[in-house]
Amino acid sequence: MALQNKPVLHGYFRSSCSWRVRIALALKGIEYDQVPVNLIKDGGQQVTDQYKTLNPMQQVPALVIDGITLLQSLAIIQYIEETRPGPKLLPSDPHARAQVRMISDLIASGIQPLQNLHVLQKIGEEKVQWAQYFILRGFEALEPLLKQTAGKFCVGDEISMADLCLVPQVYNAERFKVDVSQFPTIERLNQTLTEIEAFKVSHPSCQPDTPADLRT
Ligand SMILES: N[C@@H](CCC(=O)N[C@@H](CS)C(=O)NCC(=O)O)C(=O)O
Repeated sequence: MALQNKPVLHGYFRSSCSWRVRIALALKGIEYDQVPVNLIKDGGQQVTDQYKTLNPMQQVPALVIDGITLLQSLAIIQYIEETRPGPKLLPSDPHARAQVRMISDLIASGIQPLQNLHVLQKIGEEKVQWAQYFILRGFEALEPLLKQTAGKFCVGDEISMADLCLVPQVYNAERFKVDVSQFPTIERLNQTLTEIEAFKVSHPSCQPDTPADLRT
């Protein structure tokens, strides 16, 4: 049997969408290589012609796996789920599965895109207030939903794709100085999840491209 190449993740240490995928790979125990795409340096490597051929949206992550290039973190996570053994990232019960997708989409479509780098560059001076506003607005919706769905984790007592979205979004909230303690369920879930090895090894503070002054 031909040796399969390791998947290659094109990402950025501080990108929350890349972190979602790193957590999925870690939970499934998949070894992979990383190709850093510096989103800041020289106007951003994501806008180069070379990277645009990989991802025309000029965003990370992109995962090259099984001979194909996959874009969009939730599509990538679901491909990993559907093709790899290991802990399930989506529950089999349709009700719980819908809740996982609902929470994941709320974060991935309703919060993160509004505080994305490119959007903030367009906003200009007001960017911090803008990001805080949309993160707060999203968390105000997320908190009562999670109160209904959460057990130990976002949906019941099993880790799911929703948890992979939550932790990087809380990290972003903290970067933008949003007081997460006003959302006790979000805060509790984040504390529990950040103690888990797969979340720790994929943390922005310890990636190959993490600058020395941000390493812990
Ligand atoms: N929906 C996409 C969003 C990807 C995305 O927003 N990536 C950000 C980093 S988390 C990015 O590459 N931003 C570059 C830019 O805004 O120029 C996904 O889930 O993968």
